[in-house]
Amino acid sequence: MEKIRNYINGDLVEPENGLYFDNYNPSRGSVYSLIPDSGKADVQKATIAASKAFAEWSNTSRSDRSEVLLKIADLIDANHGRLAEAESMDNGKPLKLASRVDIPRASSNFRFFATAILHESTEAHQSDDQAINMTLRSPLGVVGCISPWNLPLYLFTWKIAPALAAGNTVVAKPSEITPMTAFLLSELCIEAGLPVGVLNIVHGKGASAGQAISEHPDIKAISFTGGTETGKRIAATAAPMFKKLSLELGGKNPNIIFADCDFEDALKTSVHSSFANQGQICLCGSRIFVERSMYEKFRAAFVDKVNKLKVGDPFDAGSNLGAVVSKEHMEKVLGYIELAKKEGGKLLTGGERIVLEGELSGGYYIAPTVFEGLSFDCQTNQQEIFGPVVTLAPFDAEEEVIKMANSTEYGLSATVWTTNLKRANRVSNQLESGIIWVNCWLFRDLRTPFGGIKKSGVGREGGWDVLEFFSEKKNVCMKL
Ligand code: TXE
Repeated sequence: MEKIRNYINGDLVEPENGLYFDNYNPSRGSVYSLIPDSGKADVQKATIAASKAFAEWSNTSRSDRSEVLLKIADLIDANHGRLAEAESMDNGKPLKLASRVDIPRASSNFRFFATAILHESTEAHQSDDQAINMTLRSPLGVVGCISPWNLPLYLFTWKIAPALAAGNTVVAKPSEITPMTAFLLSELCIEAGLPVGVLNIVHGKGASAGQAISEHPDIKAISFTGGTETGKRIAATAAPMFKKLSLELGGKNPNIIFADCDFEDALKTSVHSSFANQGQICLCGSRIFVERSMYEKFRAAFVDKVNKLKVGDPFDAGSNLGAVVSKEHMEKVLGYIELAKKEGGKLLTGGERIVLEGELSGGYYIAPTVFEGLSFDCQTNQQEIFGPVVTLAPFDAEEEVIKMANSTEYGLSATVWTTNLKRANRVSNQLESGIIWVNCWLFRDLRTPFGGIKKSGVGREGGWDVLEFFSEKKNVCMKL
């Protein structure tokens, strides 16, 4: 069985303790490869390699850094098919989604930051005729990047690319649930000629390998995407060490649909924003609020469309939904479905595990599920489910829906559907979310600040924000 290896100091290596654990293919529920069970010793080796590489990498010219990162982007494109298949098999997502979104975005991440650094500038402040203040920016040193399983290579590279572009060296850990494309990326980094030690990828569990990264004294910053509870643990470890922290955490995003919207567009996009990637995107809209005058029409059309979604083999081009990522996650989502029923929710469609035939019979499939009749403040509408489950609720007034939308502990994203521009502005300004989409969803421009408020996280990724996160500013004041 294929063994994934760590990428440390330019080599693909076994974990120090020689231990591995199982990697599952969620579409079949079977083990298909082995993951290094790395721990402190591996993180230590990786950090030493990254520290050694830092002096040279941080002094490499921007154009040389850019060139090697662009080579990695080209190699991701050249291996597009292989990477998309690996992502789909590791995660359970439809192959067509991995092909159209995950893998192209991974190369875009490298390309975006590889070229951004060629256009960066810093500020100077002239203090009358007495002094001039120059802002200098330097990389931090060795930084830690810890990523989740829902968009594996997409989010892994979203952190690594800016960290490397800014001149840092990296110790990174992908989710142990979906490590395969990060492993394939390490092979591509070797092929691209990335200098040894600049990027180190340590595979393993959160409590061991992840914890070792967040508590290593020589790792200056942690960029993390994952669950809010894990974010809390990482912050508790890293904050007293005065590490820089960027935390992208959970969401419970509202999707607000006014009666004056473009109905067909709102309908089609809402189905997509509810169930894309089996609802396992932190930006999915899981609470759909519809203005009462249109509620019944929307509900009927929505449920009808959801009923037409095909849950099936991720490798089948006709499948709209594949498997959820793991058995544990499937059980968690099914548990939430039971909770919704207990809380008095009326099941409009779905609500159960789907067992496919043949080799797929052990896979973790859940029917896209829609509830109505739940209060906005019940647990189902307050906690992050992170699966193919949404709730529908009518509203009468703008103030009412804003109150309901803002009622959760999260504040990652929100979607607003209306053709009234004044209303769009008014509502957007009052929503407590880091990202608001008006008449669209998941339209991403990599230059924009990306992140949440409240328990959805601290800090912003994307654009100049993330390059700033991965660097230290220094003010030099020179007397004239
Ligand atoms: O994520 P974890 P899990 C949400 C979603 C999901 C829940 C838990 O609700 O059900 O989080 O998912 C590493 N120190 N999201 O358990 O554990 C871990 O190895 C350092 C939202 O899979 O947060 C992995 O690499 N690292 C989300 C990464 O953290 C630790 C995406 C994320 O895993 C660690 C995924 C520790 N102590 C889940 N413990 C989003 N916002 O996109 C774990 N890790």
